[in-house]
Amino acid sequence: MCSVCGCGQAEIHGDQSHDHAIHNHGADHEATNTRLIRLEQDILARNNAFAAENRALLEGRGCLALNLVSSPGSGKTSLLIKTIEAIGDRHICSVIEGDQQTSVDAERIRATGASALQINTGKGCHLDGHMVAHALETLNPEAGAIVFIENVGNLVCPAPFDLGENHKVVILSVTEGDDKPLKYPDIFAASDLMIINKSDLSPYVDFDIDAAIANARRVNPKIGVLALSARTGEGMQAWINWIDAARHLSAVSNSGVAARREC
Ligand SMILES: Nc1nc2c(ncn2[C@@H]2O[C@H](COP(=O)(O)OP(=O)(O)O)[C@@H](O)[C@H]2O)c(=O)[nH]1
Ligand SMILES: [Mg+2]
Repeated sequence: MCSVCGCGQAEIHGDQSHDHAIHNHGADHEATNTRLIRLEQDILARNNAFAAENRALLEGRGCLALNLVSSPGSGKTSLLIKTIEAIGDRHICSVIEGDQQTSVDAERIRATGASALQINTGKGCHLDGHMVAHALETLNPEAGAIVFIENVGNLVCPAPFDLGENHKVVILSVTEGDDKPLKYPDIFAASDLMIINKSDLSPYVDFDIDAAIANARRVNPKIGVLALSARTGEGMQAWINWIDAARHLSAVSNSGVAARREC
């Protein structure tokens, strides 16, 4: 395979048959890139149509939807369990769980008493609007519910996919390194809040919280930041307060939408 672009041609050093000028590499690249961009645009346009329907359904019921994105193992499910316990009213929490395989996380959530639905994406590396539309149909969240969406563990692919959520929340744990907002900027740019989890492990790792915040704000100057530990509960109250404020804001904007619809 060609090490320049992976185009599949045998790479023989000094072989003129693979001279980049001779096999018109520039034009090949341009055509391939154009096809890729069109395919990506089609996929995102289709996704956005489902996302818009999801958003309309959620707004109509006065629900708040949060899309939690992180690397595998940063603590999304643990945080959700502690969040549901802290909120207290299990009936207002509905959880959509995304993983490539198993329903382990949905079972962990159901053990709290909240309703949860597992989506297995197989080879897929993110949830999309269509999958969430089906999940909402089945979960049927009640009026005023908080719908948590735990995306597939991945800091890259979920970034461009709108699911109809009110906010994307990116979670970074202190064991992952404070440079991640610079290395995976898209998800930090798309998120309204960065949660720094596993603060209880801070004394044992060289994670520089100020650097992590500065890096995230280089990518997204408006991103909110909360540091907490899903294990010890330290910092959890600020997260619960953030959810309350987001519910309040979405209720205000939902009533504005309803009023506009009535006009
Ligand atoms: N020390 C510590 N461990 C945590 C914390 N949150 C999650 N974990 C652990 O991190 C691992 C992965 O957590 P999980 O919630 O499954 O992560 P997910 O893959 O993002 O859903 C588990 O062993 C959790 O017990 C935390 O705040 N502190
Ligand atoms: Mg999980």
